[in-house]
Amino acid sequence: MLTINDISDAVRRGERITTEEAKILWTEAPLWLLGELASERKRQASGDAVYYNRNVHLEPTNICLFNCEFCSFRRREGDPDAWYMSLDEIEARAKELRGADITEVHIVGGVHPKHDLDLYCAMIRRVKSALPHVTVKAYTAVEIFYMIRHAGVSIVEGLRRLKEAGMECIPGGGAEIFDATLRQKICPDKCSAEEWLAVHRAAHNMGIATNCTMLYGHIETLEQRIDHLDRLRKLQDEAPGFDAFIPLKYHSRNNRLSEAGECSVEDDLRMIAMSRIFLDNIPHIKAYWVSYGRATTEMALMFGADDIDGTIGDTTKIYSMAGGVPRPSMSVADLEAMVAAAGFCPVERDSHYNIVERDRDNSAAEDVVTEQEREIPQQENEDIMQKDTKRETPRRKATPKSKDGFFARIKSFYGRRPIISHIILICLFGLLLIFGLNIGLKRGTRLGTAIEVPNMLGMNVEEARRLADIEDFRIVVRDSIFDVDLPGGTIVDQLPHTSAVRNVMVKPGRKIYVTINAYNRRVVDIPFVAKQTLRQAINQLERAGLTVAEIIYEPDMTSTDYVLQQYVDNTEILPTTKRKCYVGTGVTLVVSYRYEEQRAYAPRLTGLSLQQAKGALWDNGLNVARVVYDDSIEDIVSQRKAKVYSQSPKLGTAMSRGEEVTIYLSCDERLIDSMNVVAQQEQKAFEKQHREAMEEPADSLNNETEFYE
Ligand code: V47
Repeated sequence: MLTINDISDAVRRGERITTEEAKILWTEAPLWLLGELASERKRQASGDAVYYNRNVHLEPTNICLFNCEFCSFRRREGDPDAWYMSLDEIEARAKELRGADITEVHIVGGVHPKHDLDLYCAMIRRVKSALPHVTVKAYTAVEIFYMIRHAGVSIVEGLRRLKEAGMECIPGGGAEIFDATLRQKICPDKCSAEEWLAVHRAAHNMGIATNCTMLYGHIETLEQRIDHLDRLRKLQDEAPGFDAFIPLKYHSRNNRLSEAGECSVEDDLRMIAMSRIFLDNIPHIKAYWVSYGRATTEMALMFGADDIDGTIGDTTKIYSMAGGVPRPSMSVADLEAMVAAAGFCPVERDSHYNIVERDRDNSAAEDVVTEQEREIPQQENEDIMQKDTKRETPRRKATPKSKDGFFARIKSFYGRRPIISHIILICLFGLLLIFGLNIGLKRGTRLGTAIEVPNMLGMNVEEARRLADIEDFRIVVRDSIFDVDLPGGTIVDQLPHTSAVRNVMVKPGRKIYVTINAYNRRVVDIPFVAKQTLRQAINQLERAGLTVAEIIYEPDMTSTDYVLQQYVDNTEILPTTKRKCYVGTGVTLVVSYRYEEQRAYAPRLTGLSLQQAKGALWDNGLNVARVVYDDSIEDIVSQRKAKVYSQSPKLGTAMSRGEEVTIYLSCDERLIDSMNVVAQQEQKAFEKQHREAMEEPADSLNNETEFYE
């Protein structure tokens, strides 16, 4: 018989739990334990980061052929509060959003009888024409299945057309609950679970990332919840492509399931935690703030969620019509404050979970969203955010009238009993003095204490956290990289920096920002980079998170440095190939050169990082032979900091295209500096000789002269 202890030990060891174990954990584990286990898994997946984005929803219509029991959004054609946006209106709406610094438009709406695949594609095209740089996340699998069946095409063909129109990813809606009997009860018109899963499977196989959801907290059983999660986990194993899971809490207002009521906050937290623990192959768990409100969202972050969705800008009605947050809108500052209040590090992401770097001072978006925020009266917005906690701020209770009464009563007491009043005043003064001295002393002694920041490079982040607890500072993970050779969680950078020769002292409680090696290796699409210049291809690969494994040079009649073919694991990538691979995977490029340009010269590599040195070799038609580290490099972390101090063959050596150069790296700054001086002289000599060679008569150029032996 399995116990909670056995199961939680397995979770801690990073093992997968079964559906039976999930049921035991869900029902029997104390809430704190679920929080602890889910938080551990969350930290392994995304450290301290909690993601948000700048997004809007576009709901083109609420007229829907389907009539789900839980839906408060749906209207029939002709209903007074039904809406329908024409293509021109959609485009005009998208144009209005040009000034708003959003990165994503999420399109989802009712299944309108007039909508067909062409119209759905046209909607995306109109949005993209107005907002070309914004990602369109469009249509639930339910809408997609409907439009595809209606058009009489295959799922793959339908998705291909949507993708061609500009759809980049698919939201997770429409999953509701997969159990056939319950699905038949609450949303009988919608596509079946198998059909929903088939749409997502096909999308994943085509390299289209999607999200997944589950509508919970109505009349479903725990077994039905677990069965739903299990089907998602199996699909992700079979065809990875889910970016995030979003448990959607059922809201009961204005729909036919109202009698079911709404589940408790404890149920929400258990749901979030179990999603994180059970769905061990889905990288992100989203606590959708529009559904949960501020307080529950903050708590959800302590139960394994690492995403809260985005700014929204009051653009979705699905939740407000069902009794969720009315007019949902949050500024970036609000979202970040919410994440920080829960003790995490807010990180802006794009639709593919790439980190969005912004120049904070020049960020127009902050202003734009605040502009939208201003439309909501402050009081109303506060009420919305407090909704699920029923907290009342003391400020609201203390009216000016009651303040006047209080002072008047003190005045009259002082008039009537002056001696007692004086004694009370002296006592109060004494207490204040003791209190002040106490705080002052504590501050004073703390001021004197300073902590030496340890060098944590190479340390595991959990180990660093334990050290931080003892030494009284805080670790904040501000970024992550992925290096296949490093264990997950290894600290690869820290701020403030410290080293054997540079001690840094900080006050107790101070935050130390670290960059860690991610636990999960991200999967990315392999872009087609052939038929362009080598530099363009390398840039495109780097943007996708990939690297060059090798460059094979092939003589060509017409061009030099033009990519002819690309291979991953000996398989050629064609324009039609839809393949994913891990971040950091090397791509082999076949590159052209004209016979006259067979000659290449070893470029100067001294002082460059390994990555920069590789780039310089590729730009000069050469490859990397070996990478040799000297004794100053103790571990993989210092390898990342190392610079080239020598190379073989030397700078300026005449070589043939595709030949290889060995790179020598060190962390010894004095060595690198002195070798840089040597390299500078070599460079000058090379340039001089090269100039002279160019000035010599043509026949002497044909000699196989080497500038350096
Ligand atoms: O599929 C409808 C749900 C979904 C109610 O992918 C309700 O990033 C609660 O899927 N109470 C649409 N939920 C929204 C959705 C979504 C939202 C945010 C982010 C993402 C994403 C996806 O809303 C529907 C349905 O499951 N829903 N009515 C209701 N009364």
